Amino acid sequence: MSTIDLQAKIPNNVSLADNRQLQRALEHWQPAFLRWWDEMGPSDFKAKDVYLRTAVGVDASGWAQYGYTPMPDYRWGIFLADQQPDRKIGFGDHMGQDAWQEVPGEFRSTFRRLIVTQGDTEPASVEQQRLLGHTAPSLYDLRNLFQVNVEEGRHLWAMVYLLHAYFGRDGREEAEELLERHSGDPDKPRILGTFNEPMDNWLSFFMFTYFTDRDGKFQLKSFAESAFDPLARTCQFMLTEEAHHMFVGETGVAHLLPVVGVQFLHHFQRAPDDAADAGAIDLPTIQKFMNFWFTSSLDLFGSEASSNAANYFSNGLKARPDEAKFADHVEADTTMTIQVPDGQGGVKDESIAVRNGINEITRLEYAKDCNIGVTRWNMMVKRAGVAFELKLPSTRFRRSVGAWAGTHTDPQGQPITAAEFEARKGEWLPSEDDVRFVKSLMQRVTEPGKMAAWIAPPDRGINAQPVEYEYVKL
Ligand code: BYC
Repeated sequence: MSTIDLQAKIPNNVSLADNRQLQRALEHWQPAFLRWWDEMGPSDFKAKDVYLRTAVGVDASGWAQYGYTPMPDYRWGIFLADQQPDRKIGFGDHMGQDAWQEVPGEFRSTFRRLIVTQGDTEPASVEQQRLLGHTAPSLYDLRNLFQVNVEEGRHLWAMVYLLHAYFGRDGREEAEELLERHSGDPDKPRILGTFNEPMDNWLSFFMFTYFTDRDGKFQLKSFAESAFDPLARTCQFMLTEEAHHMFVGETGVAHLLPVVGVQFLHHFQRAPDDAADAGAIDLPTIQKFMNFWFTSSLDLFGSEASSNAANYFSNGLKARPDEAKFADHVEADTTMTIQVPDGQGGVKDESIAVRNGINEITRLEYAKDCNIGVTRWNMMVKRAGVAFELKLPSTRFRRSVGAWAGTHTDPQGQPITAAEFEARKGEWLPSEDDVRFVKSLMQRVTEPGKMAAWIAPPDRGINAQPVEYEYVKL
C-alpha cells in the first residue's frame, strides 16, 4: 500500500519527497493555485470553520476524516488508488499487454489534451459556484457546497500532478493555463460548454451536481480503464469523492418535493401573483431546469459518431465506463445503429462502427443512470398525491454538439421547425422570468437546523451528526 504524507506542503501518496524536481515544480504551481482559490473560489467565508471531509488515504474502509477546517487550510493533495501489480490493458488494440507506467510518445499529445479537458472542468465548476454561499438555504447545504468545492480543487491537483509528472514543460504550461481560463470569460472561456453556463441559484446547483457531476462519473469511469496506469489510478480515487457530489444533487432536488407537495397540491401552474407567497419551486419549473442541465450535460459526451472516440478506444486511452460488463473489448469490426436527422425533418437509422459510437454508448448509459434518481423523485411526487411526472427529455432535444446540433426537436425528440421551437421553448426551458422567480426565493438561512421555506430538511445530517449541527461556524 502507498504511504501517505498528509503533513507535507503538498499532501500526497506518490512519494513526492523522493522526486525533488517534481516537488519543486508543484510547489511553484501552488501559490498560483492559492491565488486562484482566493480570487475565484467561494467568495468570503475564508476564515470560517466548515465541517469538512478530508481524504486521508485511499483505503475503502477509512479513506476520509471529518472535522472543522477553514477552507484555505483544507489539505488539497494528490492521491492515487494503489497500483495493481501486473495490471493489463483491458480493451482496444493493445488489449492484454502490460498497462503503461509512462505515456507512449505517439499518444502524448492526445493524453495531454484529454487530461487538460478533464482538469479544466474542476476549477470551472468552483468558479461557477463562487457566489452560491451567500444564498444557501441552510448551514447543511452551505457545508455541502463547500465540500464539493474543495474536492473539485483536489481533483484539479490530481490532474496537475499528472501534467507535471508525465508531460514535461508542455504539461507545466497547461497546468498554468488551467488557472487562466475562467468560466464564462468571453476571451478565455472554459473548454466545455456546460462549464461556462451561469449558476446563480441553488436549483441550478442541485441540477448541476445531479446531471453534470454524473458526466464526471462516467468520464472518470472511462479513464479508470485507461492503459496509462497513473491516469487510471487517479480517476479511480476521484470516483470515491464524486459519489457525494451526485448525492448532493439527488437529495437537493428531493428536498424540494415535500414543499411542492404541501403547497402545490393540485396547483401545477404558478400564477404570477402567487409567486411571492408561494415559497416553493413548482414542478413545471423543476422540469424546465432539469431539461436545461440534462441536455447541456448530454453534449459533454461529444458526437454520436466520433473518430476521436474511436482512436481513444483503439489506442487504449479511454474505454467505455465499466468496460468489463461488455462482451467484446476490442470491437474490431462490429457495428451499431444510431439515430440521426434524415435531412427532411425526420429521423433515420445509421449504421456505424462500434468504435466510432463509444460516445453514444456512454451517453445512453449515462441517461439510464440519470433516470434512476428521476424515478425516485417521481415516487415522492406521487406519494404527496400530486399528479405530475418529471421526465428526462430525449437525447435529441436541445443539442449543441453532435448529429442533432443545429436541429430542433420537442422534448420527446420529434423534429420540429425552428419557428415552432422558438414559440414553445418557454414551456420547456427556463425563461428569464423562471430564473428570476427561482432567484427570488433564494434567501440565506444561517441558524443551525433551520431551512429556507422552499426546501425541506434532510432526513439525516452528515457523518451521523444531527441535522441541526453547526455545519459552518459563521
Ligand atoms: N463543449 O469528436 P467529438 C467533470 C469538442 S465532467 C465544447 O464530438 P470527442 C466534472 C471536443 O473537445 C467530465 N466542446 O468529441 C463535472 C472536440 O474538440 P477538438 C469532464 C465540445 O473528442 C462537474 C470537438 O468538439 N471530462 O469531471 O469524441 C464538476 C469534436 O468532438 C463539447 C471529460 O470531458 C462540449 N460539450 O469527445 C466538476 C473527459 N463536446 O478536440 C467536474 C475528457 C465536444 O476537436 N474529454 N467538444 O478540439 C473527452 O474525453 C472528450 O474530449 C469529450 C469529447 C468526451 C469531451
